[in-house]
Amino acid sequence: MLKKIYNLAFLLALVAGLTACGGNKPATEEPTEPATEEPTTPVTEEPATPAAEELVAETEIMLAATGDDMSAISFEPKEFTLTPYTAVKVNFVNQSSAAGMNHNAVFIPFDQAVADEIRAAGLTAGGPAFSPSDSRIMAQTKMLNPGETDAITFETPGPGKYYVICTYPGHKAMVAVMTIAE
Ligand SMILES: [Cu+2]
Repeated sequence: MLKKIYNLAFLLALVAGLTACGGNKPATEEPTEPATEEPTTPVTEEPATPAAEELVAETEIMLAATGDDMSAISFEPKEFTLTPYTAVKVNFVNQSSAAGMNHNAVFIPFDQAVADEIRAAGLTAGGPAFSPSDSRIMAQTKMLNPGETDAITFETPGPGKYYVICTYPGHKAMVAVMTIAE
């Protein structure tokens, strides 16, 4: 009789242990599911925002830097006209071939004093890029070695005239005029 009670107690303990084990399994699975779902949602949303801000060119122009000595360097064309508030892609090419004839194209206000200040900012920035940092700059290409190309896309400003300059040291003769039509 006493042995039967021990057996029953053992059986009950076994059943209790099994249900406890069975009860643990779903408890460990449940928290993993929301944990893996939550981080994936913001990760996929984030890259969509900068992609939407990319400027799609509505028009394109070619702009070249030419000349193989300091007396010949210039932009081609020296004058061009665009429409206001339009995304323009500028395909810039350095057609010079002599070593050291490096050029960029920096779009700035139509003001000689401002042009001088931005050339000075290019010198301050230093080589080999001589890329000026100034809030009045609308857009600028990379500094190109002979034969290299660069393309930039930016929105044209309001109607008026603007300078395009090269900020490589000594290239003050390189000036083009961008006219934005009414
Ligand atoms: Cu130049």
